[in-house]
Amino acid sequence: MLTLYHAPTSVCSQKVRVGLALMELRYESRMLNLQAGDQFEPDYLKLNPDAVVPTLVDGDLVVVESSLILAYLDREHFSSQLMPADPAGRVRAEHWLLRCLSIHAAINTLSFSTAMRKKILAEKTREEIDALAAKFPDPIMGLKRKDLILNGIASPYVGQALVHLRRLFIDMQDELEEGPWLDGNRVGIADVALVAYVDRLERLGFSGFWEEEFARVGPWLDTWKALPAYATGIAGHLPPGTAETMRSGGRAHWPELAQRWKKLADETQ
Ligand SMILES: N[C@@H](CCC(=O)N[C@@H](CS)C(=O)NCC(=O)O)C(=O)O
Repeated sequence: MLTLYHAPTSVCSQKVRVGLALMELRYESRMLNLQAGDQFEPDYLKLNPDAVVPTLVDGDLVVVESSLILAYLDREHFSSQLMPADPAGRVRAEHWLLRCLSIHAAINTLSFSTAMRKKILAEKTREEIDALAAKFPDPIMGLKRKDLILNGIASPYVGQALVHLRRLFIDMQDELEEGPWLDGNRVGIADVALVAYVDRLERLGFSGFWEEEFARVGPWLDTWKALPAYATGIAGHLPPGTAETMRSGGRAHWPELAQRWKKLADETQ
């Protein structure tokens, strides 16, 4: 029996839920409330010492890291149907899975420096923010979270995020030349690994990152939205009001981000 520890709006949880839905795998759901600090409970830390979701348990086996969970599920429970069979396609797909670490960090940066920042500043005192940051097992992750909340898009992490996102869209645009999916005509593991990240940017009101310059990305996301796995993994789990909180919290920062995005594009021509 598969058990998934996850959270409703976490992007890495979304990507695993999309994968589970696409592979039609049943699982027992253990939903964590990240705002309440469930991820820091000692029993959960035994499964995931980084205090993050998702975590998959399959019998006696504990699998962490969302991209590795997807690869594990595909390999062990889906006859590797999502992994390209040819060596070049496989190398490309594995590289995307690895790159999800920096892409996730970029999405986390843009979420917490905009919409999440607004929510946290409205709900928590400075002491509570300090206490939250001190709970992270990885002290640098705690420092990052605090910096994003206190400094918003002035944080240096935002510049780093924009660089990684620009590379993401350059490469997506390139790979989508051959068909609607990254590996051509069939949905593959890289598509599953990336959908929640691009979806989050759209929900924050940042689709201007790709609309003009990387015109194949929007239709790729639309193709996803037509699949039941998208609704099951992402849209169907969003608590009421979340869509509006994300949109209004992100959108206010778009004019400045758009300027910085353009500057980055000019510098990297
Ligand atoms: N590289 C990890 C990142 C996991 C991660 O950072 N998860 C976030 C949610 S998307 C989390 O649990 N954050 C805990 C927190 O915000 O306290 C993965 O892909 O699984």
